[in-house]
Amino acid sequence: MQSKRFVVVGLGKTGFALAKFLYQQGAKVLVSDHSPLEQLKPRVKELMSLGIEIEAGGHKEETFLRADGIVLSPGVNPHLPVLKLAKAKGIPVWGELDIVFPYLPCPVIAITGTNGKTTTTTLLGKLLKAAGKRVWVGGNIGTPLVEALKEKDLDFIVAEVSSFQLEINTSFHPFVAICLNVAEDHLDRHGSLEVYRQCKLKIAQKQRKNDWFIFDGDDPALSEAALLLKSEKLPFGIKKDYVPGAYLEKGKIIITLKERWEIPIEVLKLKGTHNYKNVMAALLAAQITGCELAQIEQTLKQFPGLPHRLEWVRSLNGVSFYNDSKATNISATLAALESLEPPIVLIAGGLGKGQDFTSLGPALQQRTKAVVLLGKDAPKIAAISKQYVPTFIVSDLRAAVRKAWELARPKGQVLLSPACASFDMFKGYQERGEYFKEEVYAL
Ligand code: UMA
Repeated sequence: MQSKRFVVVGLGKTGFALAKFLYQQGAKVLVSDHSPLEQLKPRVKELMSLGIEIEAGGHKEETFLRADGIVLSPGVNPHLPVLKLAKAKGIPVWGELDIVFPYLPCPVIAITGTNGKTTTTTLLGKLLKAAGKRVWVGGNIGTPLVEALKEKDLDFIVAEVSSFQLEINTSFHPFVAICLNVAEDHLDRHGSLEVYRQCKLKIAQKQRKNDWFIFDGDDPALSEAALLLKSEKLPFGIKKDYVPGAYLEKGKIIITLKERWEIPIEVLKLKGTHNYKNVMAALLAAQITGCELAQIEQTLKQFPGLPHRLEWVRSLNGVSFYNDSKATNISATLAALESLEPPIVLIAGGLGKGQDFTSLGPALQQRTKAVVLLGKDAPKIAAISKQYVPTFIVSDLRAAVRKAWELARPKGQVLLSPACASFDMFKGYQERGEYFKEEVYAL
């Protein structure tokens, strides 16, 4: 990297951290961001003080064509015309994973999947710590992977990785790769489910013989893809007894690898089949890394899950309210509908990211008594939901909570599980979830 000219594209958390890292390696760094300078200000000052150049308000062709290498933030689409031009001229384009991987000081456990990534990453981090291991936990969960390089004396890195990061990966190969599931999401970026799945599978494609691939054995496409990998395969699921692997038997999670572990699901605070599968994946990884059940059992039992994921908010006169704002795709909403007792009044809607909502229909019919919709793609969801249950479109989340409360009485559950991203109305799913909780407490 010494004296090479690098263009970092995007000045979010990742671009900021990567620019500083590349600078420390002796590279000449320029950060290009399409947002106006005003929006980037807090980060610009620190970078400029180091001598890092900033290009704001657009990506200039000549900047990219002068570079020796281009590094993309996850949110930057690698198919931008300016990147195609650069590639055609032979200029390499990398993502964070390729840049950081050679420098990581210890084995990496990387976790991807459409849903459950953050829950599994957090749980696994806690389990490894409970077993006395020195662990760094981060990645797509919120702290860029490059930040792990600041840590010393680590035993393991537990990193959540997204399809956006994996899409342009060429060399990253974790010791343990976990693919929890693949369901329709991010189609606006990837174009089709098949392309999205291929991106997810890049988590394991460069793995070697002594690496491990943990995956949902109930998913035929993942099982088939696993056959082509060099790594050791460990399926988990509920449809078969996966040995070696993990499965559910008479109300117990069974892990079979070096040892047989049995965990009754009734002792877990995490509930729902989707969560049992997350636990299976985390426990398989824990066994690979040498944890003993006695060391991690208490932490596992006490893990309450994370905010905004099927989070119980309040019960009011026979109606319980759940915040599942993190459900930003159909598959996550289906999992939530399965996990709660009917009758459910569902609050959904937002940015649909190109999803086809047809598959929601049967679950709405079986589990809900009404649907309240808001946000940009509310009409698209309504076109499906009104064929099955009474459907109401409202203008904001306050109106949605009030309408759902009215519909749910005298007894039932109100579930915010939008099946959509939040950016049409909120800064993110966290803000949407917090606002929902405020409105529920205001009733
Ligand atoms: N930008 C450009 N040109 C473009 C697109 C964006 O200049 O063509 C600029 C924007 O103006 C902005 C910057 O890029 O200034 C944003 O970069 P980014 O979107 O990559 O955001 P970061 O702050 O670096 O956050 C990223 C992840 N964001 C995305 O993948 C969209 C964060 O995941 C992650 O926590 C963080 O790195 C640390 O690893 C968020 C996410 O939504 C939470 N992830 C998706 C998901 O979980 O479903 C994949």
